[in-house]
Amino acid sequence: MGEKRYFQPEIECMPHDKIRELQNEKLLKQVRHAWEDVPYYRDKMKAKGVTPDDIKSMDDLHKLPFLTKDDLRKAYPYGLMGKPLSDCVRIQSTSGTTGQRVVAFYTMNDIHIWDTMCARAIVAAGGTKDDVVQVSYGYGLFTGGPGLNGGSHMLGSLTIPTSSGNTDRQIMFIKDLSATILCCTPSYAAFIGERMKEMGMTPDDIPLKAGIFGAEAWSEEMRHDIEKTMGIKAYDIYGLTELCGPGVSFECSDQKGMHINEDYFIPEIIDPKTGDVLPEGSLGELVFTTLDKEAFPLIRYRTRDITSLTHEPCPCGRTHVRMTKLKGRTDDMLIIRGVNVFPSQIETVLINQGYPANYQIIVGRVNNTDTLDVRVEMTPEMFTDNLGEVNKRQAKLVEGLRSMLGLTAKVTLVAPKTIVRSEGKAVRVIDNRKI
Ligand code: DLL
Repeated sequence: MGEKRYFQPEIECMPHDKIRELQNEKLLKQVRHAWEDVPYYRDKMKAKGVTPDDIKSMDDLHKLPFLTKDDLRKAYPYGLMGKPLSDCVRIQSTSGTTGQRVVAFYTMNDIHIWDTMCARAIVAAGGTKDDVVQVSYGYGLFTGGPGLNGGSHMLGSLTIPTSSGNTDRQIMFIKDLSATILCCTPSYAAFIGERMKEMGMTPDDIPLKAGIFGAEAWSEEMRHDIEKTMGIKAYDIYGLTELCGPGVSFECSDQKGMHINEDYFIPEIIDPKTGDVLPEGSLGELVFTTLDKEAFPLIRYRTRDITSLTHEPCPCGRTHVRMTKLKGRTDDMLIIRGVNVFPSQIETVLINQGYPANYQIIVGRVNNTDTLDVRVEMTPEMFTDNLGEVNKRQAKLVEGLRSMLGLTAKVTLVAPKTIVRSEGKAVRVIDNRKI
């Protein structure tokens, strides 16, 4: 492992009992802020028979009610604000792909904290002020671009705000402006890598050393593919608009989970069915309580993301708790003929058999039985019109999926470049049963 570097060592490597003290202290203030300044929270707490006086430390967290995406929808747009609009300096929003548009507000201090978290993430990926950071996440209402842009500025790195799209120009800038760190979604990184190959470029032709990829689930297999094509080390970064955006947690060089910025958030893992808090190490739904948010405090916010937490010491020296790579979301888990299926499991099978992460999962219902169709793109090297060969490949994928999922899927191999590429978050599942 290389030299250990941190953006704020005194906080990132703070002994854990000190982090706890800090969290306890901040929690009381944040709960009081929500109670006093956000009538929506006060009503929810009253309904559960709890007041800020009942919260003496984190041990009392479980007494507080959860906040759900449904609450966000009910309170849209201003109902959860903890500060007057005149104290706010920014609005960001989700794309609303799940039908629930979230609008989040930030004071100057909220932005400062968000930038700090993104700066920590860039340093954890090996970044310094001498790096050139190309931010190819979308800018605008989506938090990816503004978040990494802010972190890169705070670190003092030279920032190229390309935003997403115009892939040939992305590659030209990486090369001509000597970008050393690329920030975008993993699916866009794969697309940029694919285009580089088509242009006859190898990793030696570009100065990139690291990528900071997040905003969607991606498998270890996809990580290795991108790393090979671009000749970089690829780091995962997690976040959500409600909490700020990217940077809530990030990978260090050890890459065994993402460190959650515990000085700003308290994470919990709950059973998504019962709401019970689960012991450390259990897989369940991630819940966050913010500790410093002024404009948009969130108390026990249910993310619907599925992961587990560990406080095992990390060789990188950071003491903040780690969350494992996301397993999926409670709302992207498909139930097909009664079997729970995560798109990430399907991706693992495809990539293990040498296919690129260009695929579509189509779920339907025929005669009251669920159907699972997986369309997978062949690489140009695999592409053939020999039907026997194609059938053999399809059968092998069907078998792979059966042993991973315990389900029979229909697999169709399609020609290279027939599945639409994504410049942001990829949409891979089409569930026709919901329509
Ligand atoms: O995706 C923020 C972000 C931007 C994170 C850039 C990382 C990089 P939203 O659009 O609100 O915010 O979507 C949040 O995306 O609840 C997860 O389900 C998913 N997600 C985010 N990061 C990851 C990741 C941004 N690293 C939702 N792995 C979250 C898997 C992720 N899923």
